[in-house]
Formats: sequence, C-alpha cells, structure tokens
Amino acid sequence: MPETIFSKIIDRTVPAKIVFEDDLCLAFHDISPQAPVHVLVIPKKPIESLAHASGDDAGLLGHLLSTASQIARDLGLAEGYRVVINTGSEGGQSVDHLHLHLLGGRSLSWPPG
Ligand code: DGP
Repeated sequence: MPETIFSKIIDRTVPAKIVFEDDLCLAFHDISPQAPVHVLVIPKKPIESLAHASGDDAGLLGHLLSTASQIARDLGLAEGYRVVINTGSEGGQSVDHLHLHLLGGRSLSWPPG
C-alpha cells in the first residue's frame, strides 16, 4: 500500500492532535472538523479501506469500534454521536488508509449527502 498522510501521522513525521494511542491504533482530531468533536480512529496496520479488510482483521475492526466508543465517553458525548467509515470513491473516501470518523457535539442530520 502506498504511503499516505496517515502513515506519516503514525510515524510522527506529520504532526496531529493525538487523543489516544495503543499498540493497534491511533486517534487524532480531524484537520477539517465537521462537528465540534471530529476524531479519526485509524489502525496502525496499513489497510487501504474497509473493503480491503479481511476476515483476519475482524478483531482489529472490533477494537477500532470499541476505541471510538471509549473516546466518545472520554470526550463527554453523552447525548450521542456518529461513527462513519467512508469507503471508496463513491463512499467519499479521500485518504487511502482505513479510518473511522467519530462525530459529535451537535445534532447530526440524516440521510448524509
Ligand atoms: P475521508 O474523506 O473519509 O477519507 O476522510 C479523510 C479525513 O482526513 C478528512 O476528514 C480530513 C482528514 N485529514 C486529511 N489530511 C489530514 C491531516 O494531515 N491531518 C489530520 N488531522 N486530518 C487530515
């Protein structure tokens, strides 16, 4: 997989406002926030998109979701939040490294655009 801006954030060659890190993942504030809280949760393993994840990644995917839930609690999103995984060009994915958007802090409309 080609290097992306997110792999540079993982190796600290590009700065980011990091809110959480463990052996498997990293979470940081989105550079272009779409809500008062907009955090990206990414695996350290370079997986291009959700469509590129395999059955072997099931545990990792669960870990990303539970990490997003824990960060939502830590950031006080008691009234709710949304977790989004844009996938592929029609899904609106612009960075080819799997990432979860955690959005909250305001009422979110549905359906998305
Ligand atoms: P997506 O469109 O789903 O691929 O989302 C990519 C997100 O990544 C987008 O909301 C903006 C964010 N982003 C892109 N470059 C950077 C960066 O250098 N730093 C941070 N913190 N976020 C970035």
